[in-house]
Amino acid sequence: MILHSEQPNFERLADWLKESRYTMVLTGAGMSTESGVPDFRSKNGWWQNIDPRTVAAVAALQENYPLFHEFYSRRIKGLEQVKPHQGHYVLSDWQRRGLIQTLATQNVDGLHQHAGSLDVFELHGSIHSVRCHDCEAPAEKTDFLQGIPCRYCSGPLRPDVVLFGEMLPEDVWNAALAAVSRAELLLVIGTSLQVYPVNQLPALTLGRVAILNAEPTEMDSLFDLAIHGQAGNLLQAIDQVLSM
Ligand code: BV8
Repeated sequence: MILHSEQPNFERLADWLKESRYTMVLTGAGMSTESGVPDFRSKNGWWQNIDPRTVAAVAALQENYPLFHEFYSRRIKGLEQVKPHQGHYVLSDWQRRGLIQTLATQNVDGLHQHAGSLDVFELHGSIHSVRCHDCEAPAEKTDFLQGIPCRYCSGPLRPDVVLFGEMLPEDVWNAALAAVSRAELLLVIGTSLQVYPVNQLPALTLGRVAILNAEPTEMDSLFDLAIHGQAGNLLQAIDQVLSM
């Protein structure tokens, strides 16, 4: 077995996972990059050439629908061939083994569900369903991709994601707050923790908080344990310790 320089930290986190009676996992775009989905704020992320507030926002939808439509159509098409990576499967296996109780994600790509995770809290919604922005009627993804307006009120179609300035889905947000208030361990994976209110969850955790991330975040000092590296590799290494 390859002894990784972080081995002592893997063993520490594996102990915490076994000791914790209620563990919550919170993931971000860094959980999907090893599946080929660009994240938002790394050097080759989505936002490098566009500011999120100019495109993932209600103002963009209302004032520059072609830009909004182009950005989300590109992302929907980009996801068609994308598959979960080993790290997604480790998390769904941990859920099955009772090592984690709640999985919340800021990702809208559905990869956790694709890898078998159940009851995933999609805090920022899902790109895989579409609705009318005006009358809220559900619509076909193909209508959105073809630029066809709402068949009921001719309003603009949009994916069921949470745009900047929009409230998070109340039931999902309240469930995430309830979960974090009882979590003995919150494991954060692949997020820069720059987006509110999701970035408040680590501070609201009464139990231990750990983060797996490619690079340090501004909130690293909040964590009891921070391990830097690729999520897929780290999760497999920790899973190896758990299986010993
Ligand atoms: C709200 C749409 C009220 C879906 C997204 C001024 C100051 C503070 C806050 C605000 C402000 N002005 C406005 C606000 C509020 C605003 C906000 O936070 N703005 C920030 C940017 C300043 N928030 C909102 O508007 C939210 N709504 O506040 O309503 C409210 C109040 C109370 C309760 C409820 C509601 C709505 C936020 C949702 C916005 N929608 N996207 C989509 O298109 O995807 S945000 C967008 O960023 C994505 O959803 C994404 O998930 C999210 C977070 O980004 P990350 O997931 O963290 O991704 P990022 O690239 O940043 O980081 C990836 C990390 O992974 C990096 O650190 C990288 O190093 C690492 N990594 C990369 N690869 C790997 C890896 N790590 C490990 N392994 C790897 N392989």
